[in-house]
Amino acid sequence: MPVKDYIRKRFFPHIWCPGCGHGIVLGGMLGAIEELGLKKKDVVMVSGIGCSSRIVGYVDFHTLHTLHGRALAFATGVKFSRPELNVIVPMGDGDATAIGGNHFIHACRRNINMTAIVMNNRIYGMTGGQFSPLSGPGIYATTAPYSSIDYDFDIVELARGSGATFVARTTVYHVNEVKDYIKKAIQHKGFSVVEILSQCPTYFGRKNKLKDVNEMLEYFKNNTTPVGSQAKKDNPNLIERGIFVQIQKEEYCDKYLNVIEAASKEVKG
Ligand SMILES: Cc1ncc(C[n+]2csc(CCOP(=O)(O)OP(=O)(O)O)c2C)c(N)n1
Ligand code: SF4
Repeated sequence: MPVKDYIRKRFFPHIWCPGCGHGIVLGGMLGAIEELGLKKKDVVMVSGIGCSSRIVGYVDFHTLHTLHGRALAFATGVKFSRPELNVIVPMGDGDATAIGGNHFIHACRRNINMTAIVMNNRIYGMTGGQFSPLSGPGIYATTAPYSSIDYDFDIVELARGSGATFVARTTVYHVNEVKDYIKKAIQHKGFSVVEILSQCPTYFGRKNKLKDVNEMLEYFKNNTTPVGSQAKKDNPNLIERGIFVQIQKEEYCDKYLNVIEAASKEVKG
């Protein structure tokens, strides 16, 4: 099915600011779904609240636009009741790691078969530019006018340490990787996490003296490198892109079937 048929045209024009990176993630996501040949009825997209979470309004799958930070909890319920569906959860960095941080680590720990996409623009876009757990020290935000003193999470390490069985990272500059990693994440049986560095020119850019969108994309180009590259050894400040974790571990819905079987036997006697 061509990508355009996955779009819910009646909800356009979209709410995103000119130059926002979130649209590139939407494009990559739909490209991945198209290449996998998934039918609309076989995909469920669940989000919380945020500019990133608004993505579910624009796609013609089964969609749930739920509460800020709670997307993974709703998605777990959907997957549990209909394990045959492909469940995809796009989240902002605030949504996934601040209010939703607890849901995030426990979803990783359970290894339930769904795909979490963390659209990391290092700021709360929708609510006016507050700093997030991924902003990092030295970043200016409406709630950090003298710059943030908080250390940031590393999503890859957080997901790996919490038990996710597929973890990848890229940026919206690397559009082919966006599509490719989302595709591999959907194909993976288990909890998959794809972190995508995205730009918010309106708040992050303006507050941090990044003049325009091109400059923000140049940052992604010049400050990232493939995982394990010589460039990283030469310059430890570079951010690595690639697939960091890809392992097989028994999946949660499958394990739960064993519990149902054991309980049914006991009831039948
Ligand atoms: C329970 C609750 N708390 C707070 C909010 C307000 N709120 C909405 S979106 C948001 C943060 C959005 O930032 P992020 O998740 O990083 O996504 P972005 O907008 O940057 O894409 C907040 C705090 C809310 N809607 N519900
Ligand atoms: S405020 Fe930022 S994240 Fe939200 S739509 Fe605008 S550029 Fe994108």
